[in-house]
Amino acid sequence: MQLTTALLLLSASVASAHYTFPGLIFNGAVSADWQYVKTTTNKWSHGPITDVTSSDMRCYKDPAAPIASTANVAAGSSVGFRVDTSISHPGPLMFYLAKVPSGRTAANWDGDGAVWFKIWENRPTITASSISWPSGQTQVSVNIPSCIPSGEYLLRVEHIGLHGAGSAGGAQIYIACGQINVTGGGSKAGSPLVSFPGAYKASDPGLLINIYWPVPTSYTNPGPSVFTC
Ligand SMILES: *[C@@H]1O[C@H](CO)[C@@H](O)[C@H](O)[C@H]1NC(C)=O
Ligand SMILES: [Cu+2]
Repeated sequence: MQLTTALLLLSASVASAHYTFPGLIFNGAVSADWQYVKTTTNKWSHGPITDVTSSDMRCYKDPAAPIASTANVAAGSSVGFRVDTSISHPGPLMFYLAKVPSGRTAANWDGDGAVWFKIWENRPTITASSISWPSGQTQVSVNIPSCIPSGEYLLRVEHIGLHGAGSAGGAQIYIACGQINVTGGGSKAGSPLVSFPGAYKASDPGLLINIYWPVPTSYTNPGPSVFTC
């Protein structure tokens, strides 16, 4: 009975309900779609990345799309994304930052190299009968660390759909990168730094996992530990 319900939910969620993160939220307002977020290749399909070795793992950027603008945000302030239409698959939400190297801008840089540090991740609720994550969000946000140096960054939101993750390549990666210019920052550089692709393997325990049966007793988010000021 329990297994049947899980399978029905699985097939329903595969058939629909992919998502994108087109609108940056800062200073308490939701900006226009793709104004401050690099347009992603899945703008229309809303489909996920399933190959974690793809360079799409940086920002999923559509190279033919118009260049986005960069938003001025205060260190320590809340910055987020509007979700189109909502986070509808089970799995973790994470945020990463990458400081734009000198000579480049958030608008003309794609986040290559060992430059990304994780600033937030959520954790599942695990009971004897299920593992679950917050879902249904139409907006997601994070506080920009107050200690990082001022300057331009890419803010990468990532949600991983784990409903089909029981086989390798079944995890669905949904990402986007906002272009931000942090003001009033501090002097502690983000760490540890990882690259995309590179930070994840298809066999990572947080990406290759059957979340339905047997019910997992623990969960390890993929990627590095979370940076703290
Ligand atoms: C970033 O903020 C600094 C400090 O306010 C400013 O001088 C600079 O022009 C800003 N850069 C962009 C791309 O807006
Ligand atoms: Cu989907």
